[in-house]
Amino acid sequence: MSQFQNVIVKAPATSYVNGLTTSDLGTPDYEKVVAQHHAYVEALKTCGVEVTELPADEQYPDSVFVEDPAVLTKEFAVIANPGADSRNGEKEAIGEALKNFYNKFYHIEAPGYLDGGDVLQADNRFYIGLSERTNEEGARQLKEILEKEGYEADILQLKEFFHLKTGIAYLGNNHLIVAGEFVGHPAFGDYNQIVISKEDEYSANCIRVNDYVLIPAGYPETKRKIEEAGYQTIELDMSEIRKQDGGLSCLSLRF
Ligand code: CIR
Repeated sequence: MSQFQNVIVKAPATSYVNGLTTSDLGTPDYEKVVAQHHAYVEALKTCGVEVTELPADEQYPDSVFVEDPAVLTKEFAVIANPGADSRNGEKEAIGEALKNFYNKFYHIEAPGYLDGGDVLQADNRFYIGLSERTNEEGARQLKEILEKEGYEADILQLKEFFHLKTGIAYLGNNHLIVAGEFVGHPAFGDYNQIVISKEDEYSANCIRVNDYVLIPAGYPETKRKIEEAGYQTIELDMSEIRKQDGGLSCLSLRF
């Protein structure tokens, strides 16, 4: 897996506590959100990346989840078309910020909708999940862009997960973390799989950043399995992020 040099994050707005969620874990504590986000940024710095932190945007409670409005490759950026109305406008600020890093852009256009959380890259191949946020037309547009640029892309229908990356992560070296509906899924049969149990499902959303895998705190079995596969881990408290349906991958764009 190639090295990441840059990461974009966005400071949590105080309106974060009013963002979208399907969880019944309660209202996030804003002070804790800020502390957890800060720890996340520090962990990324430990991984050796340059972190660009965009200012908070009160107008968009969910805008801390910067993974959703864009899909990045080494060569170009795709500005997504987020499928939730209250989040769609987040793509403007992300598009502006990415102009500092990219000069080749594509856009997912209506009636196509797509959230970056539904897109997983595994080396030269991308997986695109059809979800509540990503429709067939959005997935089709992204597949066409990726194939034109020399990547491979598979589209798959999600059954239960919120986003594709809610239940899957690629660590490099053919190692794939899978949970829930992705365990035994025919699309992923060729990978060395690290299978996450039902109780630990939340920890399937982790991220490999250079020499480390960032994982949510409180999942000793997941930590053990990832370390046995040969990776160093950094644990992060995600309690307040999880309350708004967020995971580790959602909080950054890595490239
Ligand atoms: C939302 O519903 O859009 C946010 N509360 C959570 C987004 C999480 N993003 C992700 O999984 N990529």
